[in-house]
Amino acid sequence: MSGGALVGRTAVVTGASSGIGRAVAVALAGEGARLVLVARRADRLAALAEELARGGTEALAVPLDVRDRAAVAAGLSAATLGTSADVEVLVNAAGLAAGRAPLHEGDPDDWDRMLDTNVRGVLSVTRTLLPGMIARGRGHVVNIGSVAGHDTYPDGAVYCATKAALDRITTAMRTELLGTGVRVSTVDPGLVETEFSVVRFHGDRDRADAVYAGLTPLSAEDVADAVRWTLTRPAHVQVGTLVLYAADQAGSRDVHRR
Ligand code: NDP
Ligand code: 8X3
Repeated sequence: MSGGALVGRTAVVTGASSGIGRAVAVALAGEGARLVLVARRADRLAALAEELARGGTEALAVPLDVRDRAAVAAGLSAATLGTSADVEVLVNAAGLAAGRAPLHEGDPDDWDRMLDTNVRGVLSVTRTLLPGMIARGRGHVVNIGSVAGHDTYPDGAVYCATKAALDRITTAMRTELLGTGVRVSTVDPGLVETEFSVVRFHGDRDRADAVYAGLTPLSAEDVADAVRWTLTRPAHVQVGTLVLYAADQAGSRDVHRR
């Protein structure tokens, strides 16, 4: 890899086994970054690391569950990361929705998965990597939020709450990190066709496909391009919240279907 705005910078991308996280990893490799790939599915991470290596990118696969605090601390420790320990970029893309139901019919196990992954997982990963960025005086954390964090919809209370929590965490971090050289941004997409809805509906592909029927959703690559742009602004520029809609969407509940 010879050119690009992130040459020689180490970027940790969580959720790199699928969808937005995977596309972000590929986009940042295109900018010359050295990648650390995080998710649970080790086979997918290994395949992506090999693909990136063939293109000249140094990539380390670190399979772990972001809900497991000890696994996060060990997997992202300087000892494990070795030559990639000087992490300058963190993209928190690991996340999910589980189920879609009114609160009074919701499954508490689904709630736990969302809260533990989308909120506690982001906290653990960020807590592990941020002190190094502060000590080195440079870094950039990009959280993948959602329009669901700005705008609620029925049957999505807990998912919306996790993304609203992430928004508050992002905003508070920005104030805490003033003057440290570490920037914090959130990229908040609307409907993106990935494995997101298949996961949400516990493998029911017909129900998942119906989410995107009759409209042109965003692709994972559209979101990755916004993340790449966010990360490649000059050092004095800090993107706050970047909300990205498909042209067929104007809010969580405002969608145009043909
Ligand atoms: P995908 O299901 O395609 O990808 C989700 C990623 O998160 C996978 O790589 C998955 O890897 C990883 N992940 C989930 N749980 C864990 C865990 N416990 N530990 C480690 N990794 C985990 O969905 P998207 O790419 O669409 O989702 C990425 C992010 O974007 C999520 O935060 C989602 O909320 C957000 N988002 C998605 C939108 C959409 O419409 N698709 C819109 C707005 C935001 P693995 O299963 O291998 O662990
Ligand atoms: C994912 C978008 O509208 O399905 O964050 O909640 S939505």
